[in-house]
Amino acid sequence: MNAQPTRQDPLLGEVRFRLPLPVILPIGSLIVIALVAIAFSQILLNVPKEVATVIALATAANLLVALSVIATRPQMSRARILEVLAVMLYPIIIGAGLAIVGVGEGTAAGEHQAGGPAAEGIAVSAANVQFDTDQIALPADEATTITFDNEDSADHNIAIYEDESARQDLFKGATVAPGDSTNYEIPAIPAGEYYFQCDVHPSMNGDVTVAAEGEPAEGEGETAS
Ligand SMILES: [Cu+2]
Repeated sequence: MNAQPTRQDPLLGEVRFRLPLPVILPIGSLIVIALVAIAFSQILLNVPKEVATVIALATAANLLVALSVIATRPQMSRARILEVLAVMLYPIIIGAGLAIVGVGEGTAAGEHQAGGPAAEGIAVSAANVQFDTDQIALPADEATTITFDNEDSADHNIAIYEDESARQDLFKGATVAPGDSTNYEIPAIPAGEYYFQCDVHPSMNGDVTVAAEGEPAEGEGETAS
């Protein structure tokens, strides 16, 4: 008394036959490509940069190998092709796993921060009686570090002043000898626009922007409890 399953949907079979392949194939593959692309970009955005690079490269290499295997064996069975496709998708699956588990979230957060005002310290260097920048961004109300690298043949320092008159200093860094570098411990400074210069060569100068940290960095940067 077992009804055969194939008998229950003769219509389905007919419909399948009537939709011409030239219509199904492009639409179907477009949908699949879109889904894979969206899923894949979600994965790559959720893992640290290095992991994302590895996953992308591994997937590309896998695709190449899998597709060439399929191409060189035209009479491969459908099951075999599916198997190869599954193998091809391993890196994506592993990547999804990593993204879900949240591997290396610390790294990703650190990279986020690099975009905004540097909370964990910034780097300035000097060469040819010039700083490599005329803009220094610091987080407001938070002690930070400026790593100063003197690549020049003259002594330099970094000092931060209220304004261009360079009378009222908020920080006065020790002079750094040629070829040396130092970590200046900058005290907490309230938000505002300031001025920095080399006291030995006041023509070496620029603006200091002290601003509250952007939203992405808030989670890690906040020390207040
Ligand atoms: Cu100088």
